[in-house]
Amino acid sequence: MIVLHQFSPNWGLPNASPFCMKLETYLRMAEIPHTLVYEDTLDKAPKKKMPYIEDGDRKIGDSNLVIEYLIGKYGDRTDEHLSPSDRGISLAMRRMIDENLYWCMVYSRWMDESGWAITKPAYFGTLPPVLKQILPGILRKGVQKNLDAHGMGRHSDGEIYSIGSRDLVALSGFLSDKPFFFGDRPTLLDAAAHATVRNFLDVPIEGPLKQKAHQLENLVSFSNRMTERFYPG
Ligand SMILES: N[C@@H](CCC(=O)N[C@@H](CS)C(=O)NCC(=O)O)C(=O)O
Repeated sequence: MIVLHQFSPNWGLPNASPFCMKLETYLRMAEIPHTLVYEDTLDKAPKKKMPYIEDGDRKIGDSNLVIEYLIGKYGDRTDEHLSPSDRGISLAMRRMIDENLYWCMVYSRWMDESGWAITKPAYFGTLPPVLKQILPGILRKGVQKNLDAHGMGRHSDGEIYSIGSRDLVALSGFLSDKPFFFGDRPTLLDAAAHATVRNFLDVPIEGPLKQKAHQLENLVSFSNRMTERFYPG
């Protein structure tokens, strides 16, 4: 049985980490039996990032490498029918979500002062008093360093939100009026897009990216469709 390790849920979402939520959605979509373990430290994670899985005595980190491993073990249960051209589009869109739009989300939660006022108590509110005083500031500095190293952190507030908005518009444009990104059957891109879009729609940070996601009605309907199908009740 696959064991999925991820952060504890927050804000009523299956997971406030889009990578964790993508992997959980994929496991549900591919109907791979699994159990969930919630843990809020990274000590045991093989790449010191969440999520990771355990399969017997194997531990595998990184949502995309885990999915590749699962495809190797169980077969491609979601994307096998896609043409090479659609696979290319799927990968490019997933890279956009994971490697670009994600960092706009990180900025909105950790660096934007109005976002931080909501993120800090949500992520650290239950820590013991001394840790609660010290840890958030230390971690926030680390996130700033990561944002700068990526390059996103070098941009102004307005530039970051405009970059993220364009990614959301691109997703909405490609989805168009289809129920799922490649038609009637949900695929891995749907898992990735849903995890990120839901993480803008439902998080109580009233910033430009949440506003933009809510304006893109086809994305909202798509994400509601994904919730109904993969997280009923
Ligand atoms: N490429 C990785 C990214 C995972 C990732 O960045 N996870 C974040 C949570 S959303 C994390 O663990 N951050 C903790 C840290 O960087 O210290 C994946 O696809 O799993």
